[in-house]
Amino acid sequence: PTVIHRADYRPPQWLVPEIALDFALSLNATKVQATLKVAKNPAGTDTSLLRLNGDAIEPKSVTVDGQAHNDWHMDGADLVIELPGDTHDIGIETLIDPSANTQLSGLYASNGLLCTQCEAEGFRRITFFPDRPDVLSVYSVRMSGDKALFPVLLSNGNPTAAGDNGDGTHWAEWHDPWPKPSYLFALVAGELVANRDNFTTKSGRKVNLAIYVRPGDEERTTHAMRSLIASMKWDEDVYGREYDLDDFNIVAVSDFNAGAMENKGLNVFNTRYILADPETATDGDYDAIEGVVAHEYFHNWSGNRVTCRDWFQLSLKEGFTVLRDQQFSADRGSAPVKRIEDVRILRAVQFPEDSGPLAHPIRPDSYQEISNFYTATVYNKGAEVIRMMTVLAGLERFLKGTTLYFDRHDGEAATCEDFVKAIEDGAGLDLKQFRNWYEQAGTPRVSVVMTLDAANPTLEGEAATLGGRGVTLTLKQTTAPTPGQPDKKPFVIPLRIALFDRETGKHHGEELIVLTEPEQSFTFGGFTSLPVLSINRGFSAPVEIVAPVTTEDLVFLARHDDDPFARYEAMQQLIVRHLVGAVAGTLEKREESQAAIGAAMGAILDDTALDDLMRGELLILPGEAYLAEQLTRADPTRIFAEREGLKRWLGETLKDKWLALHDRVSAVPYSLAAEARGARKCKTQALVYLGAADPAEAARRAKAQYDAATNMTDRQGALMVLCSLECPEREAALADFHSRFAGNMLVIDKWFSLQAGSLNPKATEHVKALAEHPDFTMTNPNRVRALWMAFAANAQAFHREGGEGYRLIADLILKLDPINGNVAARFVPYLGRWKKVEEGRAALMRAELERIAAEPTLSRDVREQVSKSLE
Ligand code: BAL
Ligand code: ZN
Repeated sequence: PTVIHRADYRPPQWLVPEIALDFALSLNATKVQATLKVAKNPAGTDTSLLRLNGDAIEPKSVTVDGQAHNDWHMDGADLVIELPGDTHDIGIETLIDPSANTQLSGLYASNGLLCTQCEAEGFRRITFFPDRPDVLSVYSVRMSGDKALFPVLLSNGNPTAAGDNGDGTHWAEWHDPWPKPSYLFALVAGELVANRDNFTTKSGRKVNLAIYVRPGDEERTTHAMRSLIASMKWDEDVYGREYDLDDFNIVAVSDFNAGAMENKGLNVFNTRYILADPETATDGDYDAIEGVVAHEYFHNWSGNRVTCRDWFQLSLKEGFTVLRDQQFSADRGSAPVKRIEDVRILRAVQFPEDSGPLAHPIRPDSYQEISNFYTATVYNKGAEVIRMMTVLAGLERFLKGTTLYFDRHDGEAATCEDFVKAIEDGAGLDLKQFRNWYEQAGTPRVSVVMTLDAANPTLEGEAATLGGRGVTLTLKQTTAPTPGQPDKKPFVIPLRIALFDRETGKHHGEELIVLTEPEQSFTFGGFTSLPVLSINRGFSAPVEIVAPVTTEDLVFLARHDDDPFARYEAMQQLIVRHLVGAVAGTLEKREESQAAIGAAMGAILDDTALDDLMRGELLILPGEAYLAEQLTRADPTRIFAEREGLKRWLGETLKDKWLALHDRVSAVPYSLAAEARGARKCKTQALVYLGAADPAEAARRAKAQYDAATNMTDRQGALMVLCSLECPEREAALADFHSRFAGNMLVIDKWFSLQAGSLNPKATEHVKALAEHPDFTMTNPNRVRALWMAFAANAQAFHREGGEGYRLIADLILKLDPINGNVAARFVPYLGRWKKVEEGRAALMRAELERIAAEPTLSRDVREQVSKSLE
């Protein structure tokens, strides 16, 4: 395979300052006439050969400076043209069939709509071009097409002209004044209706806003529009970033590989992250819409105005933009709950990636297929790494750094190094050693020893003035080998800590300690007894902590810690220790340990000072993927069984409290206010525990909740619990749900994924039947994910004895790959985690990977993931 290395970066040989594109639109034969103004790059190597990337297209005609030109050849998929001078106008005609484009990359048809997806390398499926992010061009686009089929014609930038051809077709022209890389090009044509609003920027520019959807869906765009306006204001207020065009358009399409795309002035979204109303979208959906709308909008600066030099720098825009959307959502709602949710995702998805065969640094060193690097590592760990800069500098100084970054690199294709340097200069930080976070993969493990010094004659400074005895924390960091990186240099690890007095339940104030050595000690004064350690508060660093905290201490912190994240973490650790010990067979005092968890959870249920949104978080058991991470190798079905066993025990032991909670929160009327959302979160949590302990009572309550539901959060929560049970209410509710929401694709996706992700012992049988259901299709990525990703993530079903789950997913990958390699490759990591699974199952998982690898015609996407997973 061709491996592309970061170290091999060379500047482009030719630049394309301007491009004009003329589209004659048709669902199955769109003609594209491209005119490129090309100029030799003074910074490149001098060559008369202009190489233009292509993929699955051929040139119908080539002109140079307006004349037919024959001095060109194909080199693989690329078009290479021999040119006599330093600047030329190149004309190329291509013909594409959007309706046959099931890969959904380039120009494709979705439900009669034409739309594009060009990141990372889709533009080369439309026309020949130096398809790399450091070639920035000013785009002029003209398109014409059938008025009835394509009444709305959109592209990037500003609309400049439009007209009727008088023959049933019409045309429109768009011009984007901001030079951009080809991956940010977009075109949409079809029957769409818009929800319109406007926003006036701080310097007085009135921006027309429109969210385009299929007719009938416009009522469901209110929340997305509200989120967009809030994002525009927030980016001005916090980062000083103002919007730079007169129009900002969003289009929602139902066939989309990813979540959304930040094309300049014309964001294209998966409908899933736009459409919402209380009846069809859960509170989680509302949050996701707000976060993704903000994310794509924020890319206008972190991604578009300052873009990436090459795809190895992807985290430059993605890690930073994820951090920005996380900060925005934290400001809009409950900051502690947002932090907990973000860490839960990191642990569930990124930690396993970082300890598996596909581990890579946030700035990878090589790739075969760039689509495989749109990962939790580049995105979520990338955000954590930049978040650590905010911990080290404080937000105010960090923002001085980002302002400098935008000033310095506006209009450029920049690197992660440019970003780090700007933060160093602007925030006044020394990030020399910190750069190891960009170089090295793996989740560091920090082990802590705490001692109460007999006396502390060496104590100096502030610590000495406190008197008493010193407490010393000795921290050691280690990071396990990852592919290609056997030895790791030490990371810079900022840890927020507090030392609690056992008697008073108070601490002397939070401290920031920064671990930079493999082993390092920190001493604090003023103690008379050994305190309780609260460490990595707010999850200040993306690391695993092994701390000397007893079960008693964890119960104490779960009750008293004044940092909400640390309180959550204490609860999680209490349960993680118990479950990991139980699975590994090292749990000594099962009853005592269980009782401690019961007492801590009981206290959370009783705590009237807690808001329900936070209570709902504290009641969630640690996820199976995160538990598996704590074990060298494990039987995933044992993790599942222990986790369910604990849930059942908690359901039984605290039954009265669950019933009282369910009664109390069921009385709270629907609204989007935090109290009401918290109530809904707790409502389903209570049902989950009751479902494990008293299925008959849970079924009765869940059916009642389902029938009385005025909103999707309650309805979906109730249906999830019913799905896990074997009871007549299950079938009735599933049938009702399907007929009630027939035709609503996003809600029918929920119907598929609730059954596929269910704890029901017959989940595998249900999934096999659902794959044959008339509503199932392999060409809609949302539907494929709804069924098959929910199944692959369902440990008890996927890992069921005998390996049928592995076979089903391998079959899916093989069947999906020729249709959509990008989406197919996303399923490989589920099989790729075989080294973390007990030997018997591991062999079965490996065998399925080998079966896939034996297929000669795999996409580059799947080939790379499978071959790396077998190493
Ligand atoms: N740039 C790809 C979609 C996103 O991260 O916004
Ligand atoms: Zn992004």
